[in-house]
Amino acid sequence: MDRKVYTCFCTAVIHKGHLNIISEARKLGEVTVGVLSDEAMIRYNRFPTCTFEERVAAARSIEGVANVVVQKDMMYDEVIAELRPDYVIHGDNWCNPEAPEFFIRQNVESCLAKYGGRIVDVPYTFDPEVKRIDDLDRERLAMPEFRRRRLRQLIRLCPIVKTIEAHSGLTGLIAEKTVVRQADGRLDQFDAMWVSSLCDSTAKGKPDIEIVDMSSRLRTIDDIMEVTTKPIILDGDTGGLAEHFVYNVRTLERIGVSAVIIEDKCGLKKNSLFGTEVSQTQDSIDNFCAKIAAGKDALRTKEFMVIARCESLILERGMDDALDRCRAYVAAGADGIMIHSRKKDPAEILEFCDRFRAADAATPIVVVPTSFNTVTEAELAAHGVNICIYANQLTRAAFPAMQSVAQDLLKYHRALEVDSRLMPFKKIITLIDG
Ligand code: SPV
Ligand code: MG
Repeated sequence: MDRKVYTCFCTAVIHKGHLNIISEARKLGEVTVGVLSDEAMIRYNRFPTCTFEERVAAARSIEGVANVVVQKDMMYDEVIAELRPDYVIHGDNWCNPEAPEFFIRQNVESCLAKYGGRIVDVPYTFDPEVKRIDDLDRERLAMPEFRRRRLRQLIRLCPIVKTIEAHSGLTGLIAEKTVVRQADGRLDQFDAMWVSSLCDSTAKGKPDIEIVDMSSRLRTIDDIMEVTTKPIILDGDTGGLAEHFVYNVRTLERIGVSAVIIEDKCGLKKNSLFGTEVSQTQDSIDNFCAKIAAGKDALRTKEFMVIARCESLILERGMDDALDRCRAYVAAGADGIMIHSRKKDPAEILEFCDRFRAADAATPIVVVPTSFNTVTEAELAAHGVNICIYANQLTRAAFPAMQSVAQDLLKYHRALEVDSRLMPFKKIITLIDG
């Protein structure tokens, strides 16, 4: 009987490298190709540029492939237990201890060791054409049509969309490229970026009162877009006048932003973290609904999301007011709601989510756990939250670090004393492509 050979693919673009693996695999036995599911690809830091069905069709079309199966996890435990292949074959790029695939190889090795299966490492195909195909596939994700729809895809595919603040090309790169390996070897990364009004204003040395105008916010977004592929959620403050909002929504949709979140305040907007310590005016339900409806009406795709942010808990108007408003905003066409709180205890946010979800199972819920920071992503997801935004931690980390270095340069009149706190520029520029 033929021996069983297994390999896993995560692309619809079949190139020389894949064909080489298949031809080596055929020499060993009957070839089964696993196609990585969308969910697994996202965790693996490879957002799919085509559908799962297209990837399956591409694998099926390769001559010599006997079976195609779905691989639901980047780790091989399940698929190996099911198929018990004699060989798992892969490019030898996963032998490099620095490569993200290295831990996957270790996982495969231990799965195969249970019954005497073997790994076959095929020399990786270094070919300019293969590199070009891989680069093109990745770069497509930065195009507006791919980036814009990616947020809705993530909401569908992820237990919770992990979103981090970005206000520059550099913070965008941190959002794009930070990947950690968890204790079980799985990779984790952020899914999306939040262009915060607070951090965008702070980076420009301005207060968060809508003084940084849309042209300037667009400049920031463009800087981020130039060096990233992940989807962008814009903090749209109050959205301004409805007559202006419709123009802005069109621009954002056209350039590939995925969502704008506007808050139900009017007049001079102040940051929500001030709560009732400053005077802030909540808009009427009717006015705000009209603004949402106007924004939705201006859209040209079904991908862009207008998300309504409710400030009732921040302004201490009560849970019922928050629920009534959010339901009205959804009825007016909002594609999602954001509920905010400045309490340290997450109880009020979780109560809101439970009560909102009891009557509405579908509308995405967004939260910003800055004050209620003990809550975990898993707890939020269990209460029906779809998007968790880490709205300002990068700025708050960078500011004191820069301030203390500046103080010490003045204090010591030289740079030696601060050096141990600094990252060598050589390391910083590894973040930067090109
Ligand atoms: C922002 O990041 O600008 C926000 C969230 O609006 S918060 O600062 O918590 O109001
Ligand atoms: Mg804001």
